[in-house]
Amino acid sequence: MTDRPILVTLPQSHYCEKARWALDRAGVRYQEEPHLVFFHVFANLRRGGKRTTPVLVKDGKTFFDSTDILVHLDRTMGPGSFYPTDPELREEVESLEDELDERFGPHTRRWAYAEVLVNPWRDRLMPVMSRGAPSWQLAVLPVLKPIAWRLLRKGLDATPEGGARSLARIDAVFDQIGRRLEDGRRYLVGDRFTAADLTFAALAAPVVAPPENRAAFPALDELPPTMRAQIDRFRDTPAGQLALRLYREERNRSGPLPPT
Ligand SMILES: N[C@@H](CCC(=O)N[C@@H](CS)C(=O)NCC(=O)O)C(=O)O
Repeated sequence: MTDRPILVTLPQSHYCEKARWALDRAGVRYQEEPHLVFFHVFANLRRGGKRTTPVLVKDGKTFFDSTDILVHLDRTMGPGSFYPTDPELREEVESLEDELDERFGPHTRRWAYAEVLVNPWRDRLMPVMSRGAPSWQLAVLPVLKPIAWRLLRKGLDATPEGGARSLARIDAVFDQIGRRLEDGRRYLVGDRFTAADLTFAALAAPVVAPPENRAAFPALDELPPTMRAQIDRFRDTPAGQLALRLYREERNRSGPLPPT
């Protein structure tokens, strides 16, 4: 048993990476509890929560959404850490974070799954998706695999058509972010790193594959060539460059920042 906060994750999840990044940045010493997809449901239900990860158990409270985790950490680190204290800027950060959570993250995920959930690439996914999961979950992998592929594909609509629709959506969001950057700003809102930057970079990770990403992700040479070519194309855009720079400059920083 430990008194440390616990972060329940799916190792490959970019929403879990968003929470992990925030915890690392807040300097919180926590324990990650990774699960293989489907088993996470039982781990969540045990905590009285809904289906999705991340789930954070900290200071006697349980948080069931990545944004709630950031809001909580902002309060404990000192307001202004992830959300500006200026009300107008804060509103802008919050609305961008919500928009990215709802209309961008599901598409980067679906596009990536649609690319890799095909033979022979999908078989290379299991070691990635089971990183750090309990050994009893790994033991049932051989039985689970065919069902897992079918349910994931169906549940996320990770088909070639679904992937193509998501690709168009990612392009639109990248264009929108690119337009924001046209005035030469270094961060999405205001003049410093906020929850909006963290959310954009973490949710863009499946399409730009930053080397500093701590979500489980296959090595680039384990990905289908068509997917690698798309990743190169995304990396080459202003929005892609922003995500890569945010990872490079901000992912390994820890400790609270001075409040704005
Ligand atoms: N709005 C949620 C979204 C989280 C989410 O979609 N998590 C996915 C992993 S990327 C999940 O747990 N999916 C498993 C399921 O739906 O059972 C958040 O920000 O925490």
